Amino acid sequence: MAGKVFTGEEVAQHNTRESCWIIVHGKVYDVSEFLPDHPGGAKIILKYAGKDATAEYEPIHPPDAITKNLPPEKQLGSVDMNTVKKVEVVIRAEDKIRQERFAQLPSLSEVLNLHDFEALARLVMNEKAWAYYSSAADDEITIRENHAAYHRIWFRPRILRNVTNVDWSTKILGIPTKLPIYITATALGKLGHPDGELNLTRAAAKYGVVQMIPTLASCSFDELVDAAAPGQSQFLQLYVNKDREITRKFVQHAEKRGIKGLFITVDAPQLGRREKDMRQKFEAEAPDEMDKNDQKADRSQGAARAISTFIDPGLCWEDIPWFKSITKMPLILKGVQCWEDALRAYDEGLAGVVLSNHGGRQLEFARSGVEVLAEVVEKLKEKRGIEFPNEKFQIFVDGGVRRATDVLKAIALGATAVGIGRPFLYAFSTYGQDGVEKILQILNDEFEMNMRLLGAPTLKDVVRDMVDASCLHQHIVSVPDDRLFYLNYESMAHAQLRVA
Ligand code: 173
Repeated sequence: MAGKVFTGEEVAQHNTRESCWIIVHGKVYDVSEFLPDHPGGAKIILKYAGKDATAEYEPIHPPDAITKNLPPEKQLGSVDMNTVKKVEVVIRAEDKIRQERFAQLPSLSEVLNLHDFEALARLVMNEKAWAYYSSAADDEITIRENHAAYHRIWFRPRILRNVTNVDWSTKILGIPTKLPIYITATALGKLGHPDGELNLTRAAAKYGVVQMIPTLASCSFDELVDAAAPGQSQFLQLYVNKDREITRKFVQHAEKRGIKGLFITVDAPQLGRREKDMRQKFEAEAPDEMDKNDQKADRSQGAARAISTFIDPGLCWEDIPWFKSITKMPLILKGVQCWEDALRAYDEGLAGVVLSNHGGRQLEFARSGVEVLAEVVEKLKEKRGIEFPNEKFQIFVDGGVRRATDVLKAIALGATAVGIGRPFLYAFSTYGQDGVEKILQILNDEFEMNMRLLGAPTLKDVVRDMVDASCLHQHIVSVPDDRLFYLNYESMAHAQLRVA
C-alpha cells in the first residue's frame, strides 16, 4: 500500500471528519483516527482535510513528527503533486506589509549590536512568529529582569597589564570553543526562516562555537547533525517524554551521532502562559459543522503549549540514575534556579547546571540566571569547598545576554560559558545565516575590546574581583535605563473589542 501513488482528486474525496486524509511533503496520510489526539486540536487538521497541509505543518513540526505518530497502515502512499490543487495561502494585510519591509532592511554593515536585530525582526517578521519568539510568561517581568540584572553588576578593571594579545577562547565540557558562549536551544526555527536551525549549525561551524540542538527544532535532529562540519561539536537539549522508551531511543541515537552533552530541561513540567503568543490564536478555520465535537482543541493556548503535551511533569531526581544508565554523555540540568538544586546536581555527580529561567517564559518572578549564579558559587564553595569555574562541574547561565560585557560579568562570577537564544532567532529571521554570523562577529569584536579594557589577557584573568555585584540581589535599586533594550521591548496588549 505504501508504494501507491494517488491523484489529487482521490485525496480530495477524503475531506470529512470521518475520512480525513492530508498531504504533507508529497505523502498521503489518513489522520481520521488521529484527529482527537492531535495536540493542536482537530480543527487545524480539518482545515486541510483532503488537501496539501505542508505549508502549515512545516514550521511547527519536525519533519518526522507525522511518521513517528501515525501507525504505518495510515501512511497511505504518495501523491502526484501535479494533480494537487494548490492551497491558497492567505497572507494577512499586516503580514504583507511586514514582508514588503524585508526589501528595506539595512545592509548588515549598519547593524551594530544584538539589539538591532531584535528591532528589525519586530518590523519584518510574520506577526505570529514574532509573538512566539518574543513572548514570555505572565506580565513579562522576568524576561526584563533577565537583562536588567546585568545592570546591577559593575566592573573593577585592572590597568597596566599587557593586553596586546587577548584570547577569549575556552572549553565547554572539554570542547574547545572560540567564544565563551553557546547557541542555546530554541524551538520552531522555521517560523522565522525556511532553513530554521540549519542557519545556526552552519554559522556555528564557521565561528567555532557549539550549538545546542533543541528537542523541538523545526529541522529534524539528524538533519542538524548531518549539516555539521567535520569536527564540529553539538549538544542536545532534551524534553523528557512521558514515554521513557521514546526518550531512551532519542538519547542513545544522539550519543551514537556524536552529541557531546545532554542538557535536560527541568524548568518546564508545564509550559508557562505566554500571552502574546496566545493572543495570536493559532486560528484554524475548519467549517463549523466539522468542528462541533472539537472540545480538545488547545489552540487558545498558543503554538508552544499545543505541541508540548508530551513533556513529562513527573520527571524527578529519582530519574537521574536512569539517565546515567542509558548514556555516557555528560548530563547537565537546564533550568536550575537555586543553590539547593545546584548542590544536589553536584552531589548526584552530574556534569553541570544551566542557571536559567527559560528566557523568562516559565515561572514569572523566577530570578535571573546571573543572580542565581552568584548564590550558587558562594554556597558550593561553602558547602563542598569547590571553586568556579570548575572543569568537573560547570555552571552555565542564560537569559538576557546582549553584550560581551554581560558574558564577562557571568564569567567573573564563576560561569564557564553563557547561552544566547533569542538574538540568534532574530538574526536569522532577518538576514538568515549571515545574520547569525554577524552576531558572532559583533561578539568577537566586543570581547577583544572589553578584555583589553578590563585588563584581562585571557578568560582565566576574568576573576571574581573584577566585578562589584554587591547590589545584584537587590530588586529595588535604581539601574540605568537601557534605551536600546527598552525601545525593542513591545508592551503587552489588553483584550480588544470585536470588530463589528
Ligand atoms: O520556550 C518554549 O517555547 C519551549 O521551550 C517550547 C516547549 C514546547 C513546545 C514548543 C516550545
